[in-house]
Amino acid sequence: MPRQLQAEIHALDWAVASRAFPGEIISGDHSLVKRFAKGILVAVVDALGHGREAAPAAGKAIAILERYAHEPLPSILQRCHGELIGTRGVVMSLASFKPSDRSMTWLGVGNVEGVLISADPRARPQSTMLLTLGGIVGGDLPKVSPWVVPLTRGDTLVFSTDGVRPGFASSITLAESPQEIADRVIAAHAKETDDALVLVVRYLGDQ
Ligand SMILES: [Mn+2]
Repeated sequence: MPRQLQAEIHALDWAVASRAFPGEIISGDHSLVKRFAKGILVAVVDALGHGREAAPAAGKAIAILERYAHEPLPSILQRCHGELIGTRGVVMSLASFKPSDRSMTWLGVGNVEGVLISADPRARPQSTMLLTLGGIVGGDLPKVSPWVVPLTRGDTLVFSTDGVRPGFASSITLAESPQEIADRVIAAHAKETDDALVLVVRYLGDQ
């Protein structure tokens, strides 16, 4: 395997935990981690409503994200918007990791929360929230700009849908693995009134 490709495959450690609306099997919260030639796209999508009725719009969004993962985020967002008009619509947060630049670009529409926890103990602030604008992909799409952030090895991104009660970020320690964080946040903070999903992505740097 070429060294560069290997480095990119090993650049992230990630995990997902989710729980459908109590009593339902199908969730309207979906996630994606998709590698492409120069990076990795990660995404969390929450279709309006929950469960079985919400799942098709979320699935459609994920298929578009997967197909166009290599494109700049604003362009991916526009494609999703165009394809989702006529559906119930979704909210989503996206992050595109570029290991060769040690950076991540992110943007969000609606209330999928994003927090980036710094592995550098001297970093102030220790965590950064993704600024998202209200709106609906496939409905009322706001004008959003992507935001580029430099990464340090160990930096950990957490995306969570609104089925997860906010305010858990301060409880996260980087001694936990992504899977431990995702499982614990769902167990302790999932609401009883919605689907819930947490995606945790740790940047491992180029090795
Ligand atoms: Mn929701």
